[in-house]
Amino acid sequence: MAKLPTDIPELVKQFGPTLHTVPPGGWVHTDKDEKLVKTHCCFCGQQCGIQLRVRENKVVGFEPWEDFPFNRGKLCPKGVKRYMQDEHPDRLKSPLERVEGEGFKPIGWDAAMDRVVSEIRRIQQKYGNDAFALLTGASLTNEKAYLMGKFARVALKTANIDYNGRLCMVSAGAASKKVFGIDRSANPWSDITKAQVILVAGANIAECAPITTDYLWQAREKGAKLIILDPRMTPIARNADLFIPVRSGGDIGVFNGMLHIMIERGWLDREFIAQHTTGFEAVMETVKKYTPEYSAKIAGVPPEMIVKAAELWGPAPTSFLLHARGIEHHSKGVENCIAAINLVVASGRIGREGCGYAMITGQGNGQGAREQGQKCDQLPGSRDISNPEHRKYIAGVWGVPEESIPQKGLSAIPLVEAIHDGRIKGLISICFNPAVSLPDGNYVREALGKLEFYVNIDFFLSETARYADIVLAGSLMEEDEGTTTNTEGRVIRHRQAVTPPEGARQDWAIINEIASRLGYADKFHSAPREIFEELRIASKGGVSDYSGMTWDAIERDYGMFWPCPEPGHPGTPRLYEGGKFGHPDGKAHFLPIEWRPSAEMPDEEYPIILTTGRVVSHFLSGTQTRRIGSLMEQYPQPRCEIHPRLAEKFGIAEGDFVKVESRRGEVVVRAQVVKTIRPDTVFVPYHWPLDRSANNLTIRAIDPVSNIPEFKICAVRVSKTDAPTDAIAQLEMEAGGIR
Ligand SMILES: Nc1nc2c(c(=O)[nH]1)N[C@H]1C(S)=C(S)[C@@H](COP(=O)(O)OP(=O)(O)OC[C@H]3O[C@@H](n4cnc5c(=O)[nH]c(N)nc54)[C@H](O)[C@@H]3O)O[C@H]1N2
Ligand SMILES: Nc1nc2c(c(=O)[nH]1)N[C@H]1C(S)=C(S)[C@@H](COP(=O)(O)OP(=O)(O)OC[C@H]3O[C@@H](n4cnc5c(=O)[nH]c(N)nc54)[C@H](O)[C@@H]3O)O[C@H]1N2
Ligand code: SF4
Ligand SMILES: [Mo]
Repeated sequence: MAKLPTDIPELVKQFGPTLHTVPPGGWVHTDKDEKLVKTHCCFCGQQCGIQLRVRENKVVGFEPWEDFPFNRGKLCPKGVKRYMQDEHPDRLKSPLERVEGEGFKPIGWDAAMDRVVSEIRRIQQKYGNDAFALLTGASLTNEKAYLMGKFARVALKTANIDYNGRLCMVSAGAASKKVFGIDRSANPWSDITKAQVILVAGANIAECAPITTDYLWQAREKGAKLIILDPRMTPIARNADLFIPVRSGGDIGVFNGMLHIMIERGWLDREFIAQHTTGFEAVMETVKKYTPEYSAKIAGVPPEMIVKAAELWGPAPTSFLLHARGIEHHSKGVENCIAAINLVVASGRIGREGCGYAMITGQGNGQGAREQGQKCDQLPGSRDISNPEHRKYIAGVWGVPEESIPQKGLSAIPLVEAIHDGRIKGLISICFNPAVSLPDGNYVREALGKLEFYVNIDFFLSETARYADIVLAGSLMEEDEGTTTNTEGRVIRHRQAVTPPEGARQDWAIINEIASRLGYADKFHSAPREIFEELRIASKGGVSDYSGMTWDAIERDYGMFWPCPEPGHPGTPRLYEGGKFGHPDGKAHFLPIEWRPSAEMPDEEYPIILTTGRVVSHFLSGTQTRRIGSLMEQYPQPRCEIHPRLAEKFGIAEGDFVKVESRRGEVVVRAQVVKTIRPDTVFVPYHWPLDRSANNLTIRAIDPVSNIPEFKICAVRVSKTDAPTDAIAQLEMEAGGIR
């Protein structure tokens, strides 16, 4: 394998920002010697069923899997192209070692592991166990997520492990736990189709949860009304009965305003509130002042829209609330979600057919990977690391003294801050690309540069790997087996389609090997199926109880919903039936929510709101989808969505280059002048690195409860500028012009 540079412009030159290395039609193949493997998409939390076509240990294409009930064969543009990663020439096929002044060099596994283990020992002896940290991911299977949590506490004995779901769903999770006592979508998706009113807040369903679109359309076919809250008129909003173009950070205005009207007009389920909830009096008191006019000012929309929303939602016989990161990625993300959930509980429309609530999960295992103990405050089974009973139980499962399990560690952003100020010196990251996906990118990259030793485990060389001392070649989803838990709470089975290429290893085998060299071979020897067996026991009695599930039953039933507390139990597709909630008192707990400003509001210097998010053809930090030619064709570089009125003010026309600047950094991207965005707001998707990274602009403010970053609002200014001259631009010029 050739020597690789560590210098980014050099890397860009070698690999290119667009890599049209796979023929657009895939491979030519015959039926002979081919097999179909029923499994699931590796990308988002919808976890669509798909059949991979496998020939000679290569994934060569796909077929729809019509029987799988969630998506019935349907797939989005990413799902149909995912197979192109498998034989990608960029695939890492050997561990790499950084040699100062020379770049990355392939080294053998034995030498790589020696170095990793001796550096862990050195750093922990010199600075203490907690000076070595772990950052993990929610694209990992349940088995790998469980393994990472155990590895941190048992082998590294560090408190400092957290995961990229911290950037994703923690606000929704914390809110659900506070109100309902359980962190999971409350209903299977089949309930969406039976609801007569559907409220979607901060979710770009068509691009980010594409299969859910079909459930909304099924409901609409039966006459359901659709309400959408988003500063941008996303594709789904174009067909909504009511589109509320809320100002970023203003949703509490809409939610409290709706509740105010529901109380005034008597659209409450008083009996349900009395029997199954606590705390409604305080909420009533708080929303008193949220008149339509007051609420409208907060939300930045006309008061009539809030009244109309209440009129649709309030008296409906059945309803469903869905939300995603649009209301969660805020320094008041938990409060946003609670204010939304209050509308559901006040209507009493939950725990019944066609009545429910869901947070749309993000990453492939966005649900499951937050239950198995890889969060800084958590043990398996969604247990609490500070709870002595919980610690004792898990210590028993792991066969370690309870005192040896570290206490709560730092969550992702404080963890990176601890790297920046020198408290953390060593890091292993797996399934995480912080250099692109964390807010305030310049600060994050500075922090990564300060690590004394850093190991990155991935199947492609990510932008964060540039800071690594050792890169370990891990496995793609189709090269391993295990389970994930989809957006509904359905635990499903991923089957292995191929073996990893020679020189790469399955993620769990890498972790087991490190643990074993650290002296814990007896505790880390299992492969996914046995890890699942241990996970079942570890989850028993916890909130997310998988103990009654087996891989065979999961396969037979097209997935099982937790809690599933004993073998033979059918699982629990719908939570809270009969008004039984997850708190010890069995009730839902209303909490009063007041609107408060976001961490950085627009001002004279930076007068425009920036919000960030996604486009349909790219996934997260883009390391995977930026390598698939046809997805790059669809959306080659980030653009800045800007309203014609705002564009005109700055003399910006469609396709012009614009500089977007915040107090923390800047990007130069092309303008996309669209009427579908609020005139006080611009939007830049975040799937690109370096000079094109939206996170150069975003703010490092976090929610005090969930610690989620405020990706959805900061203040910027925008101006017309010349074409960029960065490394990516130079390469594009050579290839015929900047796109
Ligand atoms: N194509 C694609 N699909 C994906 C992903 C991907 O990267 N690409 N990632 C997956 C993951 S991990 C996640 S977390 C999900 C994310 O799924 P979504 O949350 O649906 O996607 P985002 O684009 O982050 O944000 C959703 C919407 O929030 C709006 N918004 C911004 N600020 C506010 C606000 O203050 N209030 C309201 N109401 N809306 C606001 C934005 O305009 C945007 O349309 O998608 C998953 N699916
Ligand atoms: N500005 C802005 N920033 C955001 C967001 C936003 O809306 N706006 N959204 C946030 C959200 S919701 C999320 S979820 C994060 C995601 O942010 P990240 O988690 O950093 O993004 P990924 O691209 O998933 O990075 C995962 C890396 O792991 C690798 N990988 C994937 N699967 C596996 C696996 O099974 N094994 C191994 N070894 N490696 C794997 C991929 O190749 C990739 O390099 O970004 C956040 N950042
Ligand atoms: S909707 Fe999500 S899981 Fe389904 S094919 Fe698309 S990316 Fe894959
Ligand atoms: Mo996410």
